[in-house]
Amino acid sequence: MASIQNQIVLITGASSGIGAACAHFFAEAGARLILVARRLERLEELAAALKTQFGTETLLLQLDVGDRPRVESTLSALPKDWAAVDILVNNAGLSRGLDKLHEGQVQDWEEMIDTNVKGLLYVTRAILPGMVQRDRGHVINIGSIAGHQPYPGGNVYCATKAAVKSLTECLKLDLLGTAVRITSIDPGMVETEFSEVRFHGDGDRARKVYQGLTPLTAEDIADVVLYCATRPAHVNINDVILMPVAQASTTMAHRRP
Ligand code: NDP
Ligand code: 8X3
Repeated sequence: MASIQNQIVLITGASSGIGAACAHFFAEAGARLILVARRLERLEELAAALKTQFGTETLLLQLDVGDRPRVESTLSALPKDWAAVDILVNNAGLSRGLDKLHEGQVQDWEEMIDTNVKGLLYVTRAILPGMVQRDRGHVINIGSIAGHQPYPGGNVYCATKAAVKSLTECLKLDLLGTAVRITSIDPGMVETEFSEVRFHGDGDRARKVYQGLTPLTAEDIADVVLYCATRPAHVNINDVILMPVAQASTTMAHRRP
């Protein structure tokens, strides 16, 4: 296992779920963390916990990844000792609604596209040139099985994750000849705030998504992210698809009665 002690890891969407779990795993492994999200208080709580538990150094950025001018101005002005990012975890993302496309809310579509696709692109465009210049680095995109298999009502969310899949594959081509690595991690059902956000805060509807089965946890995903990041420098894990044992596809899950 390659060490990531003192490496700089930038994680988007670190205020909750998979991003927050990645922050814990990388902190425990000795990394320095740049944590990005819109909810600064959440990041502050997380940073304080990581400082106490592991002595982790953090830089907190309150940022909407879909806000291109702010992403560009913030990430181009990182303090000197934080600028050489070693690992970028493009995790910020969300789903909104589960409506048929012809009944969907345009506002929901825009939020998903702005965050999951444009946000990922803006952050990558700001961070990746430094990696290429230094000839070291690793971009880890959090995709989804939704990018591999469409499901009813998934329409725009599935399309955004299919875009992430395609961007990861294209980046593998673009980065050929450099030492920079690119990975996509594509989970099935993970119990986080994801479904609450999808259903606009309807907790009962969100809980039903995970009823009668054991979903993946945010920690299960962070474990795989850290595994991919700590392979020897010549090893690139292109894509990892993982789902709960009780899930067979986006539309098939086995639920206890
Ligand atoms: P959560 O809702 O728990 O976390 C989402 C994170 O993304 C939050 O930290 C949120 O922070 C951040 N975020 C959302 N929009 C923005 C934005 N515009 N700018 C910056 N940060 C933003 O969900 P998950 O942890 O489950 O989701 C993480 C990723 O995993 C997403 O890309 C999701 O699509 C993907 N995924 C999730 C699966 C699941 O079943 N849960 C399965 C497969 C993939 P804040 O609101 O503070 O900005
Ligand atoms: C999240 C998994 O199947 O709800 O990306 O779209 S799914």
